[in-house]
Amino acid sequence: MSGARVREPAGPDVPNVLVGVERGVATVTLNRPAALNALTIPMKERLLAALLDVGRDPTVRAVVLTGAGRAFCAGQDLRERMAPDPPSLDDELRLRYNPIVRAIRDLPQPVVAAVNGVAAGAGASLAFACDLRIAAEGASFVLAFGRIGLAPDTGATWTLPRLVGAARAAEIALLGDAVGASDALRVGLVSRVVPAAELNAEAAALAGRLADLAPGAVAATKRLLAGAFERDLDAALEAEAEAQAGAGSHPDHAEGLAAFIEKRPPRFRGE
Ligand code: LHQ
Repeated sequence: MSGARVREPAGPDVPNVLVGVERGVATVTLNRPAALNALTIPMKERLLAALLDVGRDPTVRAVVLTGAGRAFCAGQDLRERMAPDPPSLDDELRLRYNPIVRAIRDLPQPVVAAVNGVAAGAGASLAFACDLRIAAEGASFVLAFGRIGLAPDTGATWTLPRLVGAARAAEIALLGDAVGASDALRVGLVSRVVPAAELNAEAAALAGRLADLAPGAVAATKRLLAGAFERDLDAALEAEAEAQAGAGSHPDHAEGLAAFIEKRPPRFRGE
């Protein structure tokens, strides 16, 4: 990434989450490829810190979440669970996983999951929490929880039915079979599938398009869509009216109108 600022959240151990910012797009990379980016406690802490950090950065207008190596993320590091006295599962969820899901959903910027390989367990859940998913041809999603005697977590029981509907969610969550990229595209779990060699460029291009939009309008769109299944029609109409009052009074709306009349691309400033 030439010209990219590369930042790593502070900490003494290996940089297992990398953050690079280039032209308004922050790329957050899970970087523990030898273990298929399985999530350890320090890694989860770094991931949360990285997400909160990019969320506060006004120069970041879109985020890409991806994995280093051949996997997106194999979920919880199972070796860590087998160490003496691991934290209880519910503590681990409340203290570490759930805040990551909350951060992804609450970021004002849209988050694109660039699913480069297998996304298993909580790794699949993280991809489901993102606003858009683009997958490499060899990628797959595995709700592997059942195989180790656990129920889905990290938001998957909330996100998956919203993404693919109740019937498909039941198949995927209960049976735990791998859903390959083409099936994921067919059922709407991802919106694009590209050859592996093109994934990074496609994800960057997609995020770049999002980064060129008016940030306030993008944030409002994300918020409105996030609340869509919780509101009745009247509440949705009112939420749209309120969001439009905010967007319409922002200089970026005037810029968009001027750009249309002058037949030029808009230059949205955000803030
Ligand atoms: C791993 C892992 C891994 C450690 C591959 N851990 N090393 C759980 C508990 C706590 C709180 C909250 O919620 C959760 C949620 C969860 O995430 S539960 C689900 C956890 N994930 C899984 O059960 C998936 C386990 N992994 C697999 O089933 C396979 O590795 C997949 C299907 C992902 C990939 O299979 P392969 O392509 O055949 O790769 P592999 O199995 O040979 O793995 C490569 C290496 O990565 C290997 O290490 P090694 O030293 O032998 O080369 C694996 O041990 C390691 N690895 N997943 N989750």
